[in-house]
Amino acid sequence: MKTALITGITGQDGRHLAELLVAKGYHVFGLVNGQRHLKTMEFAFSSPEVELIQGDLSDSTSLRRALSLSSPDEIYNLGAISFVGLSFSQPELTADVTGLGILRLLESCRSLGIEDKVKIYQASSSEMFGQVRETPQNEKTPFHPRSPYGVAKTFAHYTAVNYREAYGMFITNGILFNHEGEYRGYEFVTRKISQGVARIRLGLSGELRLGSLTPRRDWGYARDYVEAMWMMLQHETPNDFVIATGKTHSVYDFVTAAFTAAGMEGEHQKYIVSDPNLFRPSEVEELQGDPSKAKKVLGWEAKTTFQELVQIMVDNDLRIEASRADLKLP
Ligand code: GDR
Repeated sequence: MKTALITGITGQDGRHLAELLVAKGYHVFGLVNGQRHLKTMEFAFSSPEVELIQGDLSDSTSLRRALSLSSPDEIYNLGAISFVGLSFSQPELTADVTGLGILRLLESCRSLGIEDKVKIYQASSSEMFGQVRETPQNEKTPFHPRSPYGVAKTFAHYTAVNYREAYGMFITNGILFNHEGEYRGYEFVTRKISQGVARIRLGLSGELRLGSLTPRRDWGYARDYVEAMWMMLQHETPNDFVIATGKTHSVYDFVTAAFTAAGMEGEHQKYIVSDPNLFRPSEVEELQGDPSKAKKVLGWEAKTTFQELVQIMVDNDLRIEASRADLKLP
């Protein structure tokens, strides 16, 4: 039986990946910080087969302890301050966890002498492309991050490349474009929209207040993307891979599709408010990935279309919001 250690296990990707690895017969360990944290308690309740270990990416001692306790064959470093908006108000925390976290993890592997036996996945991000130099973006496109988050992810990405080259470690960077789904946090725009539209459909809300409606993203389904993470670590050599759908849509497109998915086609104009207070100090206007290397080398491609993703998210939020308010589904 293979053993995996996942940092950030209570986040969206951690939850999907833990489900995938448990289904594949892995013994899964997850790093969590704070026993009484609501997300940790929910996770422990819903995934009793996963072993949780106390620790934090900002605390090397706890990382060494987690590695000793789990003896992993595979490590998936998904832990991060992952909300780009927050990174502008907490840039040092973001640099510490999102940037330095992987450095601490890699040094912990080296100090325990397990660097030759473990395979490591680093969650890199399309936010590293920021002010894009070319479209679509591939593994060779230069980076130009536009947020403290993007800068921290770029540091982490090159740290992973450096340790691969300097010490011959098996470390693969998955440069994932935006990926969404039922477990997405409510602070991210797609979930804010799917929940907001569901509440409007149920008569629980009268407006959908967002920031800029023009940014375009390459949105895929998180469940498809964790499959790619696993496939990357099964490949014989470590590498860097862009994981994306290859298609791009605006925030406005997501809103209109969500109203359609809720059975309110064309009604979005009545409810949508673009609030300048929610604009970011520096914005990433358009991202579009080129996933052809992942398809060629790993045989991976996105299965879920944009419309299917929006429908999954809106249906999920209609169910959740209806049950919270004790209403019947429309
Ligand atoms: P992003 O995701 O920054 O791309 O990073 P997010 O969903 O937060 O923003 C997408 C775009 O929507 C615009 N936007 C709003 N965003 C939020 N959150 N709330 C709003 O009300 C709103 N209105 C407009 C944003 O300005 C932005 O342009 C995500 C995260 O998951 C990262 O961790 C990950 O690395 C990248 O995707 C790939």
